[in-house]
Amino acid sequence: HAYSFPKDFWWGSAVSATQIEGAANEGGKGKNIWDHWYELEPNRFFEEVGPSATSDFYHRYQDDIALMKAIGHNSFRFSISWSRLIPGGEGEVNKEAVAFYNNVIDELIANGIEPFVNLFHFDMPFELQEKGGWENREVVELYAQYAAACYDLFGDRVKKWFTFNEPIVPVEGGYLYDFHYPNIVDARRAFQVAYHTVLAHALAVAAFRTRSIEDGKIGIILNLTPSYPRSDHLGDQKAAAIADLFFNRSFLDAVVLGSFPKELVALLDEYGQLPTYEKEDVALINAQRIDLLGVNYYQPRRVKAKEHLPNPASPFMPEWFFDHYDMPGRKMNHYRGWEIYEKGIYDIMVNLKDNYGNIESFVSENGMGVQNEERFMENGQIQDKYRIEFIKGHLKWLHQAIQEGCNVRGYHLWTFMDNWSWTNAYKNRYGFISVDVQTQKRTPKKSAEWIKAVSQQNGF
Ligand code: BGP
Repeated sequence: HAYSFPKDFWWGSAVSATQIEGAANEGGKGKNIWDHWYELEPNRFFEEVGPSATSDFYHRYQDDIALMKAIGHNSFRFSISWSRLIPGGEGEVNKEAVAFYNNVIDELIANGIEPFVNLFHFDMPFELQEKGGWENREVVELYAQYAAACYDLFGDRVKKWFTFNEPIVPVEGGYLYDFHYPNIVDARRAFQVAYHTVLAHALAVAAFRTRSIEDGKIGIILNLTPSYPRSDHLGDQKAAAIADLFFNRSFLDAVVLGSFPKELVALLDEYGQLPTYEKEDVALINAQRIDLLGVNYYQPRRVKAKEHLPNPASPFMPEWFFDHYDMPGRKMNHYRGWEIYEKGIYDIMVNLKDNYGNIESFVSENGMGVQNEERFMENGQIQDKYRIEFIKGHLKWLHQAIQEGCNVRGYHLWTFMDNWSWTNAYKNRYGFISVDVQTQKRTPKKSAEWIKAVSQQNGF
């Protein structure tokens, strides 16, 4: 093959609890912020489709796992719902939830699919959000207890653990740009949330290290958005470096290098935006480095120098330091409004090699959401050639990075089957498998057949 991947490369896909399980009011599950927000403001959600039904994985996991096997997966990432495992976020574990996650894990292993388990995918238990969510230090401790409970319950079989998926997204969505509950716009509080999330991560890594999980690895999943300046001019370069500090290095440096970038700390300090922190916590963050990094990559960030100085009386925002920039002629996924830039995945991996100790990594999400995919139906199957091209384009650059010595171990697509999106419900479909939301019927798309061949041949 023109593109062969290393031995034991991880081929698979990713999902999250809220987006696929459904059964939101079954099996003793407590409420999370998404259940609550939907009750409160259903018209915020695309076509008023909420998180209660989604793709019914709770009842159909056996058939779904059989399908994963049928399309060649050797690994699969899902998340545990905190509010299902520990309703209310603290106290006793829910036995029905333990049984459900045990069944999923056992079924995956029986089918030769390695479970990758993520502990938090945007789904704060509602009661804990009422206590302030990540702004509250007590919630940080409760999260560490929840993580420890998960290791003890499932660590005998699960070897790949992730503390968070895209921890910066609840910061952006919930506290800066108004697309997650509690939809507050307040940078100072946003930075407190970000800092406490890093701390929660470090405590969960520390709890992992005190257990001896044979061959176990602990990591985190970050959405890295490489920042490209409009030009070589110093102003544009500086703008890109600052965007990179806020949106990438904030979390990446903390979890891989053990400290926040000095330039970011100095900048927040200068503007009176530093979160409240304890010295011991900084030492803890420094001591707890990850083993494995999941990289979610969808789009780059293109920036240019500010055209107008920000009004100092306006609320502080990262955008005080850069303007967004649309590169002329860029390739777009117009459905989602995201630029498609395949080389970005290579740039990320080379950066990890050069500046982050070549940490073991994999692509934990990459994917293409498309509207009205039935248009591409032929003989009962969606012919999603655009998705195949999209994946190929990224895999070629990933292959190049591996050739150059980047420590990349796998590629997971977002997502296994069409599922519920936080922002657009079932409008943009991402899956290898299409789902009829009315009947819950699953049908593999063309890309499912293609990925099966790719995973079996370990290349294309
Ligand atoms: C990632 C999230 C996923 C998923 C995906 C697609 O950021 O980790 O949960 O939702 O994006 O994005 P969207 O659903 O917004 O189209």
